Amino acid sequence: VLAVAGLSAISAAQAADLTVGFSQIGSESGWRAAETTVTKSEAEARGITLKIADAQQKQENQIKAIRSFVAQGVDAIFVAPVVATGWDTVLSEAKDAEIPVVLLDRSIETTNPDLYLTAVTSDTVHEGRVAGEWLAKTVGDRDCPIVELQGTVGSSPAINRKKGFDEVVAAHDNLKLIRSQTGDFTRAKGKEVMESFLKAEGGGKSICALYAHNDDMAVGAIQAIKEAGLKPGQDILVVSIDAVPDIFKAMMDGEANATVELTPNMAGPAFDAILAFKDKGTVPPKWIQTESKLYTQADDPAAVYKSKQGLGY
Ligand code: GZL
Repeated sequence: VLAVAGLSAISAAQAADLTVGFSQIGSESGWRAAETTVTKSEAEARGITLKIADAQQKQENQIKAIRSFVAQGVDAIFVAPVVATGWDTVLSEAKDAEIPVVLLDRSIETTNPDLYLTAVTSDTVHEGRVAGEWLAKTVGDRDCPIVELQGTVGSSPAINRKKGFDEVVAAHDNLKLIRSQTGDFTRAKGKEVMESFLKAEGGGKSICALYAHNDDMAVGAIQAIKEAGLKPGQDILVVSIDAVPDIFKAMMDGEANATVELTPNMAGPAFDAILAFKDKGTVPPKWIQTESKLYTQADDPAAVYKSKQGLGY
């Protein structure tokens, strides 16, 4: 029998028969690539058959993939919903087929929460607050004009990370959000939008800090700041979210200051919830929350960088 950690022999055999269809957003960021890698290894460790469909960041492709998984009669469907709305119809089709759905790393707005079994995500409002509070503490009373690179328009992390950060800005008169635009969670777009911010702000000398909803946009923006002749991490403070290896490389070079960690392993808890549901009918909580941890230049970035190798970022 498969010697799978934490599972009884019966459920290991059961797991061996399980097929999960995963509608993945794409590979827009290093974090997303790591999530895909980790999901594959978590499935393998449980003897689960995994089918992954890459949506190239398009909701219509995710909807097509979910319909295909329903037609194939998979045992469960995982979805990382690229945007928060527009899921009720297709998730109702999965429900009618009695195929449980688990949301990974992003949530949805729906009138019917029965359309999914559970959502495995971090608290993305909290992430925005943690980023804001780090900045507030770091600048003290100094006037700090801030520019913001938002994630994908309409995605739950972009909506929530903005919400959490805005709460902190509202509580500190010296913090001023002067420009905010989406960089769609990608390095290229993050660089492009940061270039436009710098140009619009007379070269950027007046900008005190950048808040990016993920590290990939921050890494792109750091390039733009350097090309504008400014020092990222000093002239313009850089705070973002995900804790991917390259942000720690930037911290080692003094070019980034802080990041809020997001684990790429949403699938482990999701697989365990599905197995318990299938094996014993255990209904999981509607939200399985993953941890968020602040890292700064004071947290041995070289060691953290090393610890994140081999995870598929
Ligand atoms: C957040 C996740 C976000 C990451 C980005 O839970 O959905 O999507 O922060 C990724 O890197 O693009």
